[in-house]
Amino acid sequence: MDTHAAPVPAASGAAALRDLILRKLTYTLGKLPSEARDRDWFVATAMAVRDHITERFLKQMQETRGREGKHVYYLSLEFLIGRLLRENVHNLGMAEDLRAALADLGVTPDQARLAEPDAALGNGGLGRLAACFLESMSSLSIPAFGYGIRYDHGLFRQILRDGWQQEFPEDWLSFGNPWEFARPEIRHRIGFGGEVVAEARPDGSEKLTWQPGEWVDAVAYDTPVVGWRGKHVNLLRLWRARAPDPLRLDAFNRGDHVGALGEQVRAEAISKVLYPADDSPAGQELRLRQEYFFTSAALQDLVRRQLRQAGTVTTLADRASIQLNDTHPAIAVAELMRILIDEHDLPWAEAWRITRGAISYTNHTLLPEALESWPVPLMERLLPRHMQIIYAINAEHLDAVRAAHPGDDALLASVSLIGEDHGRRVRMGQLAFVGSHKVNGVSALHTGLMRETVFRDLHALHPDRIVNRTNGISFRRWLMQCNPGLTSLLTDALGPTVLDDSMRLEALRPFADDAAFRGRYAAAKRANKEALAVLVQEQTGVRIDPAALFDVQIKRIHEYKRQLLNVLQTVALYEAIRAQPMRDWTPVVKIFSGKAAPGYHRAKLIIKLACDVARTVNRDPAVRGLLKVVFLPNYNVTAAETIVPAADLSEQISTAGMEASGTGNMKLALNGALTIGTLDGATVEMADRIGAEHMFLFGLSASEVEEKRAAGWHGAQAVDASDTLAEVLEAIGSGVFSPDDHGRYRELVDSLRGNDWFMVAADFDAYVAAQQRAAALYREPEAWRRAAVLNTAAMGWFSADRAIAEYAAGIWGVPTAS
Ligand code: HBZ
Repeated sequence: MDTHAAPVPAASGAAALRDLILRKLTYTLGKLPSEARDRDWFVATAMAVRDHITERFLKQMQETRGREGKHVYYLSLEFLIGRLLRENVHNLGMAEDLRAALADLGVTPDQARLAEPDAALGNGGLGRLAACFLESMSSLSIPAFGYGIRYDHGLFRQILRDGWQQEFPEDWLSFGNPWEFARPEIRHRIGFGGEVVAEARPDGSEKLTWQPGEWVDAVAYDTPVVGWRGKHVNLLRLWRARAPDPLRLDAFNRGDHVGALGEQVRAEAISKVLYPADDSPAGQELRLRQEYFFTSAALQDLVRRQLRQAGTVTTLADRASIQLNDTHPAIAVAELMRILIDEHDLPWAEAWRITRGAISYTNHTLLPEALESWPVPLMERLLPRHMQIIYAINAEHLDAVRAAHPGDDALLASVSLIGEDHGRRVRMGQLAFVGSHKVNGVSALHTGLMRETVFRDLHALHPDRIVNRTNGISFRRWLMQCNPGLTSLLTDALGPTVLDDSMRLEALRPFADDAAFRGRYAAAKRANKEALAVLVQEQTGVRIDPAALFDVQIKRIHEYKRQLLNVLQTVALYEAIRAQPMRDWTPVVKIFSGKAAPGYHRAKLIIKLACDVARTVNRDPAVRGLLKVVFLPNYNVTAAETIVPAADLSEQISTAGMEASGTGNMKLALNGALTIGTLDGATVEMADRIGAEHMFLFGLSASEVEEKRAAGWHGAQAVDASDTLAEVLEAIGSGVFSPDDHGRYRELVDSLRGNDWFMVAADFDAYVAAQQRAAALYREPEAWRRAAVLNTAAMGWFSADRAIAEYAAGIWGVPTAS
């Protein structure tokens, strides 16, 4: 047999695709078309599409064998992927063929598409960014692997019972995953615990080796990621934890059936479930086991590839760029050192040169409570050899600091990898910083604050290390796939090249002054709003009018994101409408969606408040439908794909200085929502490009927030100065919206009169005024539409392709082919 033969092509064209889907249904699923359910059609279709991707992938492997260039390895504990059918079909250019093929089989594309589970292997922005970045790396033909964990259960399913969030396990794998290839032969052994032993080398020197007390296997599952126009395919390789010995047969034969499975249960717990906390530390031992598990598997995997391709580890930094998505994989610094020194006998200095040359780190948050650190005793127990290596890195690092700044003990304490504040802890941010050649923030403001706050002293020592890489989003998913109406308008106006080069959107600016174009733009928006109205009715039973202003806040529920500020303004508007029912109010629909971390009580209370306000407002006849409030349950990528194209107003109202970047802000503005927001995260750069006059910016700046906190701000000052705020707080605090429990929001309201850490009271009046500006502009449809078109036109720069090209050029040193 010719082992160099080309892969058997998956036949193309609608008829061939139909036959392929039918074969998958018949021979892989074992079903007759007459018995097939939507889910079966989805699986059969996905498998047929996967054949096409695989064909390209295998061809690409064959073409590049022996001349593989530098690879990027994107290590992330989270990949918030969502559904893949439409993305893959779209990127392969197969949408028309598939429509025809399915029609021949009596199936609509939506029947198959809607049956796909939403892969939620992430919490929020960080995980979704990883998914957008993978797609862009493929689109730019950058050879790359995403490495993460194949969780059995992704982010919990949110149910609102009487307005209270309840969490239920999510089950995305229950009917199998047609996109992935199980790779049982790709398996790495991951150690935990045990001890470090010293042996004498023949030359008399001491060699330290780790003898773990426990082993877990990491088994690879590969999902191909196809880039735009099917140019290039990369792999997302997710690791599943398995016990090396699935069963203790001796115990089983003794009759101890549960004990016989104990090791398996302990090992497999590692990839059982995604931690649901976002922007806060998990703190449990299992979390550290997850982090080390996937990091070690990734590094073993890439070192093995290096050896296969180059025959030596010494050139690793020339052939591999390892990007740490936040500090979750920061143990990579110590693990790579261990592999190079203990397993490949490299001297310390050379191992350190390679490690720092290969690794770089992205920071996604400055919130002090979200900065990871691990107790030294836990690290010594779980990863004793790594703890030694971290001490050695720290000793060298502190020696250099001492040499440059003799006698500055405060500086030493601040930059040390070991913190002494709450017991001795390893600071993962410091470890990642010291072990990286580049450290990046995710917006210009955030990067500046990194230099001034958490990494101030490290930045002074290494002034070239911190760089900015403002986030970006996949225009394929967040414009072309989720908003085909707007997309065809754009290609009509600008030509098809806008699909390949997002900066071509600039050419849309003159169309803002073209009344006929604005009319078509408004019609596309209207159709999207009608689709959302259907979803809202299905999910909540609330009828909303597509002509009203759709005011949308969709993101994780967090105090710093200030959903509470939005709810307070909603109550103010409600009271104003009741006081003057006959004024010419702009009809508004307030749409909230998002999940709270299960242990975050304040966030769950804010959801309950939004639901209490919704119930009261929606059933009050005095409001005459001028205001509706909805909380859409179970926010996920799929829900966002319906909400984003339908939004008029995008709420980006975090306390300035606290949102690292935001990416929802970009998705919404690209789809023509006007932003009501603070000067925070990437919204600042959006304002630079869109023009502040086409947004509703308000509130304290990051430095003003800082000053107010330093001066001992109390929210009572704002309440005393604002009758509206005082009335709103009085109504909420006295139980107007919670007649079943008058005291429910007492403490919440008190916190706003107290130190008002998130500046909700401080920014309230300015926010209400900005909302009034928005409502007024909405009453001038032509002016509103003009601003919306100018928003879309200015967003080209916020493509993930631009962001990835910047990482490629300045951090990874890899070429891009766009
Ligand atoms: O990362 C988010 C930032 O809040 C957001 O501003 C930014 O746009 C986005 C992408 O850069 N951060 C997160 O989403 N963080 C987490 O999800 C997270 C998850 C687990 C943790 C810590 C943070 O332990």
